[in-house]
Amino acid sequence: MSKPKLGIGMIGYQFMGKAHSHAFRDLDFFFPGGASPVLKAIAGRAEAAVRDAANQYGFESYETDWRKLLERDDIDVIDIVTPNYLHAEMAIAAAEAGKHVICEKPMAMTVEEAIRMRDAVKKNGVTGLLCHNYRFAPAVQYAKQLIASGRLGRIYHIRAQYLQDWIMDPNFPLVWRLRKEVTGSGALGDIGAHILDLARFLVGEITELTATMETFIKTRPLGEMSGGLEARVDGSQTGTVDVDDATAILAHFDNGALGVFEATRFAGGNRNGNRFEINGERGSIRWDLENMNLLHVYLEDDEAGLQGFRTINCTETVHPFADRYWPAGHIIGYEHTFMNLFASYFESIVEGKPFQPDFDEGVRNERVLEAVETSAQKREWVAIPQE
Ligand code: SOE
Repeated sequence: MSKPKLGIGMIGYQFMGKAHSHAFRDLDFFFPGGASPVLKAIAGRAEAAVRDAANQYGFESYETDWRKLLERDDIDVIDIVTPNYLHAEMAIAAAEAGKHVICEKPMAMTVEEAIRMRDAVKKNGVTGLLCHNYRFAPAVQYAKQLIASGRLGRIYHIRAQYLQDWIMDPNFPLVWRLRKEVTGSGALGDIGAHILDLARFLVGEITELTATMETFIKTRPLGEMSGGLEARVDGSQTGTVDVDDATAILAHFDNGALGVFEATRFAGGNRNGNRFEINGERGSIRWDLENMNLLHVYLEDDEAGLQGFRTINCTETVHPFADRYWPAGHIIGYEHTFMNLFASYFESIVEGKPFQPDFDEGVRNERVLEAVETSAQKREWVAIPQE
């Protein structure tokens, strides 16, 4: 029996557009169930660039006006991979046009925008997916199973870092990810959002936090992204950086656990160091995106001579998603986190089942992000309203 098809309309086409498009094109290879995404149209303002992206990614057509995608009956899902300031307008318009919505993180510029996005999908009977792909690394899914089963016991700590270094050069230009009116926040919303989401996914709700932020390089030449995390300088003018280069956070969780978080783009030598360690009364786990198949596990009840962290390669058939790909030991990569996420989401659409991270999760994440900025600004602890 052929799988139901879901027409995809994508708005944007740079780094995340490439990662999402690849995932859509490869899903049928590995996921016989669920739905089959069809790359119907991609939209972007620069016609030559979006035409090239349509050809490279395999979209049937392209548009320079994103609203044209909403009018198409052959498009079921709108995938928003644009800068953050556009998310709310596009997601609400897509929901009102009866389209399901995939939105890259961070969901919105403010909690208020996120609430309007969440309400729009509910009111129009469609779904919203917030693209926190790292939840869908098999090792992270297995970590979730270990914690949920009580194998680590009561959780005391999560310490999580997201360390990058791609803007340490003072001559790296003032790209959209460094301009508040386009991105909202800097390291916090771009990469801090990932580790805060993982903490909520794995440990529990954050009830109170205190944070501090720093901008190390305050003036940069003007310029724009040119693909991936590369950029080009445009002319000789400079501009002011008005977002954080680094953010540090202390947090309390609803189950009594403590959280320590760090997000920075100035950790030289760390290219994409998304890492956490969780300590419970019965054991600990460690994960590092740059070695994403491996989960390091310490169990208190190991016999005395065998105490210590063991390294699990989460590619055994018992591990989440492992049976979708290759035999044990044949590792998978960054792009597969998007495939696992989208395959699971599309299956939930076809089966009419709830799925997370949805836009409700997005609102909860935005409440944490907003609390971080408030705390850093006021230099005080901030409580987070629990819905
Ligand atoms: C840049 O920091 C970036 O592309 C983020 O925007 C992504 O969310 C992250 O997964 C990789 O780094």
